[in-house]
This record gives sequence, C-alpha cells and structure tokens, in this order.
Amino acid sequence: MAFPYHDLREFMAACDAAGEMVTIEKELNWNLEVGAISRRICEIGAPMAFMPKLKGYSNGTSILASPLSKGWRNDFSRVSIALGLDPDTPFRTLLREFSQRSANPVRPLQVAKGPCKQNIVTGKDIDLFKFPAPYLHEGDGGRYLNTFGVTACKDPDSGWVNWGVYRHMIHKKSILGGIVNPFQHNGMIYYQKYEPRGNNMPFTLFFGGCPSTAMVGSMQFPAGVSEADIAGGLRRAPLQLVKCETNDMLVPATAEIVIEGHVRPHERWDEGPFGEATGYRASPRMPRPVFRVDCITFRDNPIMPISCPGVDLDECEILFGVFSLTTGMEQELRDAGLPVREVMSPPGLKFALLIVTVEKGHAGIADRVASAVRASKGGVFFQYIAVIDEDVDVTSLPESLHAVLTKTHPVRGIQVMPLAPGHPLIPFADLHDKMHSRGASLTFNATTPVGWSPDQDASTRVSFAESWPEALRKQILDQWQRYGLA
Ligand SMILES: Cc1cc2nc3c(=O)[nH]c(=O)nc-3n(C[C@H](O)[C@H](O)[C@H](O)COP(=O)(O)O)c2cc1C
Ligand SMILES: [Mn+2]
Repeated sequence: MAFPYHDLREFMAACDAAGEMVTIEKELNWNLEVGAISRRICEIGAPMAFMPKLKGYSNGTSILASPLSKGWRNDFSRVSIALGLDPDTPFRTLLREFSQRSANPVRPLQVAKGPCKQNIVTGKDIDLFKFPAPYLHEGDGGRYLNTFGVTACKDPDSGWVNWGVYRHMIHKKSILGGIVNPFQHNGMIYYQKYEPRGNNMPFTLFFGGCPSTAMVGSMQFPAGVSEADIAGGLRRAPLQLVKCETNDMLVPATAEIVIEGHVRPHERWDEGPFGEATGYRASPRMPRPVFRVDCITFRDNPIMPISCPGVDLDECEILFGVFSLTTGMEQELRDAGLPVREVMSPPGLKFALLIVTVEKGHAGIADRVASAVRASKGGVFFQYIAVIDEDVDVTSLPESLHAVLTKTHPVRGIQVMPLAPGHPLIPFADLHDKMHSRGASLTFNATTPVGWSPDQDASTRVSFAESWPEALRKQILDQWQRYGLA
C-alpha cells in the first residue's frame, strides 16, 4: 500500500490489491447504466467499479464509481484503505482514528507544476460534455458532471479557502448549475460575501488527487478551517497543491480534472431535481446559482470519480452523515461541557437521527443535548435526536432503538421543536420549508428521570454482560467450546 497516496490512481491500485475494485471491460452507457451499477454497488457492498469504456467516449476519459461507499453492515473497508489502514479495521477504531488525525492538521505545500496541467482548455474550446457526465437516476434533471468533486471558494475578507463536495449538473457546454445551501460554507461565502457586494465569486471544482481531499470536502469542519490542512492530517503528510490558471486558489497537483470559473451575483437557472443522499428525489427543479466555466485543466486520460446517492448508503451518507457528523457532534457536545459518553449518526439512516449516550443522573440532560445539537451547523441535518442513559452499543442500531423505543415515554419523553432549522432535502418538509431551510425536530428522552431509584421505579437492563457475575461469565466463555455451542 503506497500510503500516503499521491493521487486517485494509487488509491485505486491499493483497492485493487485488496479486492475492493473491479475494472469493467464491457462498454457501458453513461445514460442510466453507469448510475444503476454504481447504486447497486452501494446496496450490496460490492467493490468500486473502474469504467474505462463508455459509450460515445473514445477520448481516454473514464469513470470510477462508488469509490468510498462500502459501509454495508458497518464494514467501511474502503474508508480504511483511504486512510492507509487495514481493510478490516473495526468501525469504532476507524472513527477514533479519523477524529485523532483530523485534530492534527498538516498544512499543504505549494508546488510549481503538476500533472493536472497536462491539458489546458479555455474560451470557446471549453466543452463539459467531453467528460462522461452520467445521467444517473431516472427522473434526474440532467447529466451530473460533479457528484464527487470538491468545490473550492474563498472568503474575500479572511482569505480562508473552503473545500466542499456539492453536486453540479451540466446546463450547457461551459455552464454548470448547483445547489448552494445557505447553511453550508459555500453558501455562507456566496450569499453573505459576494452576492450582496455585487461581485462574481471565483470557484474551482476539482476531481481526484489523494482520496483524503474528497473525504474532507464531504465533511464539515468549523468555518475558517481549511479542509486542505485536515486532508494533510488524514494522510499524515502535506498535500502538494498548485495554483489555478484563472484565480489564486490552490488545488491538488495530481488532480484528474480541474474546472475553474465564476458564479455571478443573483444569476439563477432552473436546476435539478436529483436523486439525493437522503434516499429521495426530494427537492424540485428550481432556480439555483449558475457556475460559468473559464478554464479546464486535466491529466491525460482523466478519471472522474462519481457517487450515486440513494437509500442504503452512499459517499455523502458515509463520509458526511456517519463519520463527519458523528465525530463533529461528539466534539461539540464535549466542548459544551455535556456529560456525553458516545455519539452516533447511524449508517443507513441518512443523518435523520442522532443517538447520544450520556452519564446517568444529570437533570434535563436530554434537552441540554438537543439544544446544543440544534445550535450547531450540523444540527440542521438531524430531524430526530435520541438521548440514552444506558451503556448501549451505539454501533448497533437495533440495540440503540431498543433503548429509545422502550425508555422514551410517548408523551412526557418527547420534545417537539416545530420550527427547527432544516435542509431542502427533508422529505416531510413542504416547498416553503425547503426554500427557507426550515425543518422540524423531535427529541426522544430515553434517560431515566433523576430520582428514580434503581430497585423501585427504574428498569435495569438485562443481558449476558450485565446480569451475571464477571467470574461466572468468564468461566462460561472459557468452557463454551465444551458445551458444543461454538
Ligand atoms: C457525494 C456527495 C454529494 C454531496 N452533495 C451536496 C450538495 O449538493 N449540497 C450540499 O450542501 N452538500 C452536499 N454534500 C454534503 C457536503 O459535502 C457536506 O455537508 C460538507 O460538510 C460541506 O462542506 P462545508 O461544511 O465546508 O460546507 C455532499 C456530500 C457528498 C459526499
Ligand atoms: Mn468547510
């Protein structure tokens, strides 16, 4: 394993060696076929697919489908490989490793040149259709060139450059459209800094490079924090970045494709709909910002990574929903001084539910946790928050739900927040709510009320680990083979 990876290709080689990549030699159609394969990979936990032969494309371009979406039954082997770890690394270890590395950022190095400059196209020669943008799901509003690229934009006041993964549809040969949410960092920068001042916002969208770049782009870190530094932390070595051709932002020198351009203030074209990471086509075709392309640079034979969202895991859910929200919310709750044990945004639930286990005996703890979650950037995503005071295994959804649904009083244990912040992909939100980033939220209080005595009102969990003396359990485990039950 050549860790840290210098580019997407070295990561592909590592996955190939671990049986986590298949090259599909058959010619595939970018029109629905690529999307269907990519989606099914996520649903059954198959290897990622390298697709070098695409109908109508003989220009050396190819697709890498579902690069990190192996998260089936808590098996995140491709996330492990991306971090240079054993593919069998347990889920909790992986979460801890991710937290620890992202807390130790490494600043990038600027280099003078790189393979991403092997081909440079500007002006009338720009044609986004030269890249095999797939038409992913039936019902999508167009061909989505970007489902796993990283968009960089710069805060004009502080100079902070944000990297984020936000999808883009092709409108025309040199024009993309995308969803720019006001609660995300690209939205904060565009709507609060460029648009009110009447200025164009330069952007750069890149694909490929070390997989840590798309990982950090999919994750949230505090405003002002450069995702490039965190990528350095994840790979434990600085990224090598080169300057763009038409703006002063820096991108990975080994990126496969780099698209530079600008977003005009107040310009909106109809974009979408799209099959989203909530597992629904959830937001209608509507006017959204327009990304005008000024320059494209790319490697010879560029590989375009794609993600095909849907029910039961995808890159957005795994990287953002599970890894980023779980570790980010845990940090925020600890920073708020709350007696938190573990936090989990469970895989498969599309960041609809946040589970928090807490120490026993703290009055009002469920409301305090829920308020802290709501106050944070990530809180926008959770419609349900469950606070539990038992030592449940938060990586087991049945075990967690057992506690939530048995210990929450259906009337007294529920707290509803009718006007909570939300995002436009929440299926139950009406159009007005979607347009105004409004949701609604509910807290399950599955904690034992303070003052309930363990042998009177309170219930005690019953399980092998909790209901027999340790010495007896050890004796039984030691003899298990002899019972003939192994
Ligand atoms: C494949 C994929 C597609 C995504 N698409 C979008 C999107 O279109 N809009 C969006 O706001 N977030 C999208 N996300 C989630 C963001 O990447 C994530 O919230 C990240 O934290 C955003 O970066 P920021 O915190 O710097 O704004 C996507 C994530 C992935 C992995
Ligand atoms: Mn950010």
